[in-house]
Amino acid sequence: MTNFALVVAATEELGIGLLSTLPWRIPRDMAFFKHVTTHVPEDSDKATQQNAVIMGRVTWESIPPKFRPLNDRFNIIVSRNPTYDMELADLANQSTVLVNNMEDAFNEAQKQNSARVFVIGGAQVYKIAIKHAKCTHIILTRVRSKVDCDTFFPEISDEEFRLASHEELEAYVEQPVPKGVQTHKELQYEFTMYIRKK
Ligand code: FOL
Repeated sequence: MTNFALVVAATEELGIGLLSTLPWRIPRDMAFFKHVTTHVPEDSDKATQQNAVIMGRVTWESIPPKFRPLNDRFNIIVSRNPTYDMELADLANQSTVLVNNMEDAFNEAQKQNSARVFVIGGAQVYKIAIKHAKCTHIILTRVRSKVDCDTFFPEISDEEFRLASHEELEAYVEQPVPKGVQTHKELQYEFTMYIRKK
């Protein structure tokens, strides 16, 4: 199986969602998310390869319809309900597939010869994915302000992961990334990354 990364924005308490949607709107973070998940690394076959994004059904439904499926990425939606009724237009779309579980999601990503594979939420999917030895990176936008959340990212174990340097983050995303605490309106946030220890 190929390695994969988790991409997430979370508070200090690891809050990620409220009422089945994102608790904030941070345009620069969304632009960062789009770059990270779309960018095919320099050493891949850019002409033929795309990245894959794996998400749970609730996360899929939280993406505004006009941005669904996430463009220039192969979208893999996980739902245990086999009759989950996605819009026909979405399923007919060549870049979207519905699977039953995470193992099938990873197999599907591999079958598509994806350059990079990203797990983009939500809580149930992150909880399974973070335990996988193949989960080598966590690209975490840390929201430093207090925000009310009802859904949480799993604990990031110090035994399993170390905080990467800013240079390591930039090397991974192959693009300059703003360093240190950023401000959007009343919100403070910071781009960080964790790497699985050997
Ligand atoms: N990771 C980070 N860093 N920030 C997030 O907001 C985030 N969100 C999710 C997963 N990982 C994340 C899940 N939620 C879109 C909407 C919700 C969402 C993920 C993506 C979305 O519409 N993305 C569009 C761009 C939209 C825009 O430009 O406003 C895309 O093309 O990626």
